[in-house]
Amino acid sequence: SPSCADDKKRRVCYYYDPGIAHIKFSDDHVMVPARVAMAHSLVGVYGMLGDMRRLRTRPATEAEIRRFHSPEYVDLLCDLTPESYANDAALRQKAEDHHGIGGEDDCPAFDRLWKYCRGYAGGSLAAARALVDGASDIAINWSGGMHHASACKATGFCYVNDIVLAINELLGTFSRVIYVDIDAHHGDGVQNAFLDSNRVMTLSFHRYGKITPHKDFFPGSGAINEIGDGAGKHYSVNVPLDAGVRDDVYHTLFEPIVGKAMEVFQPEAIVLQCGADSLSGDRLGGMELSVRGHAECVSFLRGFNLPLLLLGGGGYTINHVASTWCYETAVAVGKEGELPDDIEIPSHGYELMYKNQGNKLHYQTSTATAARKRSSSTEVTKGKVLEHLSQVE
Ligand code: TV1
Ligand code: CA
Ligand code: ZN
Repeated sequence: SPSCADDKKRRVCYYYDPGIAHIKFSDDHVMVPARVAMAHSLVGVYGMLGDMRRLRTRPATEAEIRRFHSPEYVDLLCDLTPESYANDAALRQKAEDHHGIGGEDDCPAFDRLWKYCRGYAGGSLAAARALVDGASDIAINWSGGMHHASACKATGFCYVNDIVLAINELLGTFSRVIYVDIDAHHGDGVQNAFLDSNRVMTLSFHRYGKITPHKDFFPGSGAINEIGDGAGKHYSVNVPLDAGVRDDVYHTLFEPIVGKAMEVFQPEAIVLQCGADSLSGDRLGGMELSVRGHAECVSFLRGFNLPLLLLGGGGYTINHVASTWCYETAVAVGKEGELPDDIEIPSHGYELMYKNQGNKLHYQTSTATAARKRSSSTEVTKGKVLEHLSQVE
């Protein structure tokens, strides 16, 4: 397996801000920032905080956020509070009609929204700088990974695109950056930001297709024939998947495709969006990866020995999310062997949250015992994507 025998230690830095982990989108919103606090607690109770340098950074500045986002959109984010949204009709109309905030439930105008955005974006920027400086080999920000946000619009729970900001920071030093996205949803915001660039290759694995006769799985983009534009032609790579994809099928695609992308593109740094909604039992994702199957993607990319930025993303069954990001932190520091299947999650304050998964980090996936189903479409997808990649010069 690609994760085997890589004992070399890495210098890892880690961002965690309790001030943004306890913010709420709304009382019943599926996006729960507290999952990052849960992951952090697990990282602590498994003794990994001593294995990483803690990034104590400032929030991103307005100027840093303006490097990608449009002037009117940043002005709005600065001004928006639940009160201004409720009381200022013109502001509310601008938010809803032009910038994707309010209106339907995905991106509400919640309390401390701007603080939240500056916090997670500041974490991703500091993480990127730690790689640029050469101070760290791997930098982690589980509160980042908000891959849908565009320059002027919030969408899919994402307001500020910290990934685009971080990649632009990396491009100041590294000539080519590869972006890999294992969230269940298509990484559209990052793909679009670099659609015509040959310095950033974006590669998203995601669920794709109809969920009802009239509705696509969100966001609806990420078809296999989206390959980039202009100078960026062949530098956008999409791997659409069916619901229910498990470890075996996922890794039939992941290693050959990412391996080929690394070979043809020769990047100098790697950004991995580790959205945890591709895990089995996720409230939204509909995919069937195990914790180990998800973390295998982290191990595989770590094995290339390039500066590696690990970001969070989606993940809606929050005990699964925290388990996975804790285990992936262990992969980063090279201690995953110390987190075996059989040990119970130690007492740490959130332990009751893990009852549904038998108090084990490695919970049983729903199809672990189901009959093995062969899919010929997997080979077709693999062949088409490898054919696209062979056209990169
Ligand atoms: C509030 C309360 C918001 C309950 C949103 C599921 C909710 C969803 C909620 C939800 C929900 C979506 C759409 C349709 C766009 C709409 C972080 C045209 C039970 C990276 C974003 C998915 C995924 C957005 C983000 C999607 C990420 N699904 N309950 N909303 N309209 N929105 O389909 O990639 O993981 O579902
Ligand atoms: Ca994805
Ligand atoms: Zn997602």
